[in-house]
Amino acid sequence: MKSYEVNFDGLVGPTHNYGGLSYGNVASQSNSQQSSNPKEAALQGLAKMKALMDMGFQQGVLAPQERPDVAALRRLGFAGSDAQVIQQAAKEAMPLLVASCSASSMWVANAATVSPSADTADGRVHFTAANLNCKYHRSIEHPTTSRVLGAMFANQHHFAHHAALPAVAQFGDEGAANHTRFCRAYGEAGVEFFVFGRSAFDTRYPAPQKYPARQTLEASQAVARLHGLREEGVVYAQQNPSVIDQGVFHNDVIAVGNGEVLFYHEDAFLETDKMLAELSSKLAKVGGKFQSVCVPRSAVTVDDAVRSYLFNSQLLSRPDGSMLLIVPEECRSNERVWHYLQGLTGAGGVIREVKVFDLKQSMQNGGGPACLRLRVALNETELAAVNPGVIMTAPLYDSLTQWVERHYRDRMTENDLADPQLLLECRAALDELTQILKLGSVYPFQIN
Ligand code: SUG
Repeated sequence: MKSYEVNFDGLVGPTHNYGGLSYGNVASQSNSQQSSNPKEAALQGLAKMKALMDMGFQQGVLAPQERPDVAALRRLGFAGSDAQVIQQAAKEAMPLLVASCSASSMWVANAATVSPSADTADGRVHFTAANLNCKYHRSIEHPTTSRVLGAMFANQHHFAHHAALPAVAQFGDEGAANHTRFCRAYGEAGVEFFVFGRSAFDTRYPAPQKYPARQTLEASQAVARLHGLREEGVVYAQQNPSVIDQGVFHNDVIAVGNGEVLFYHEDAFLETDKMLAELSSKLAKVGGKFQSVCVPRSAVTVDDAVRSYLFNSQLLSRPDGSMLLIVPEECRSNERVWHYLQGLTGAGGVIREVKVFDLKQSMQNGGGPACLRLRVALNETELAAVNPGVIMTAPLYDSLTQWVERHYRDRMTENDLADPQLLLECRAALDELTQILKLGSVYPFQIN
C-alpha cells in the first residue's frame, strides 16, 4: 500500500504579535514589542503550503486558536463581560493579556507527538497533545488542539487520541519538535527518536544552567508508552545542555530527520556516537540503513544555527530517493550557512536541493519552516479517513487566502490587543474558518 508523510501546517492566527513571551527563545526575546503584521504572517505560511503542494507533496492545514483566550483570563480571576475581562486585564496585568492573545498555536510542531500505525501496538495512528507547560501562553493551547486534531482525525478505527500529559514541569512535553522518526518507507515500521533536555527524576542527567529544558525524559517515555511503541523501535537521546543555554529551546532548532537520514549539528547531543550506533542498529532491524549528516561547528556555529534556523528546515523525500531541504530566507543571508548549503547540495550526497522561503513574521518569534508543520505519516487508507476539509488543494488555498485578506489586520501592537473589538473580529473569522475547513464546533465560543 502507498504511504505518505503529510505535512499539516499551522495557519497563523489573526492576533500574531511579538509578546516577548518565550524566555530561552532568542528571537522571541529580541523582537519583543515590535509591531507585527498578522496578514503577512498568514500569507507567508499559506505560500509555503501552496508551494509544497505544487511540488507534489501531501499538504494539510491546522486551524489557529481563539485569541484572546477570555476563558483563560476568567480562570485567572478577571470577570464581567468579555470586553470587561479584556479591559481589566489590559489595565491591571498587561503581560497576562499579551499571553492570552498569543498566536503561538501556529507552531504546530509543538501541537502533539504523532506515531504512525506501523509503529504502534494497536495498528492505529496515535496522537498525544503536548502540554507545553514550560510557558503559560503555550500551556493553554492543548484543550483546543485536542478538539481540532479530533475533528481532523475523527475515525476511531484508524486514529487514537491521548490527552496532554499531567501539567507539571516534571512531564514537560513539547510534542513533535523533540521527536523524529526514521524509517525505510513511511508505511513500514520505523525507529522513533525522542530527544529530551533533562530528566525530572534522575539526577544523574545534566541540565542547562541558564535557560529551561522544556522536554523531560519522563514525558518522552510516557508518550512512547501511551502510543504502544516497542522498545526495539525507540531511541532516547539527551540534548546537549550547553546548546539549550545558547538558545536551542527545541531539538528541531539543531537537528532534523527524515526517512533514513539525520541532519544534525556536531554539538546537538550528548553521547552522540552511542546514540548514532543505537539508531543505526535499531533501524537495521526493520530493514533500514541509517545515514547521518553532521554539520561541523567549524563550518556553522551553534549561534549561526540559532540565528539562521538551518536545522529548522523541512527535509523532504523526492521520488528519486534524494532529499530536498526547505529553509528560511535567514539561511541565505548568513554567509557561512549559505556557503555550507552550497557545498552540501553540490557534494552528491542525499540532500541535493535547497528551497528558500520567506517566513520572516514567524521567524521573528523563533518559528521556522519545521516549527510550522506537524508531520503525520499515513498509508492510503488512513489518508482517505482524514477529514478532507483540511487537505490543501488549489481551491482551498484560494479560499484561505481570501479569508485572510478579509479578516486580518496588517499591523498589530500591544495597544491593539487591549481592543475588545479584536476578539469579535477573531471570532467572526474563526467561525467562518471552521466552515471552510469543515471542522464543526471546536472553539470555546462555539461550544460554551
Ligand atoms: O514556543 N515562540 C514559540 C516558537 C516555537 C517554535 N517551535 C519549534 N521550534 N518547533 C515558542 O517559544 C513566542 C511568542 C511571543 O514571544 O510572542 C513563542 O511562543
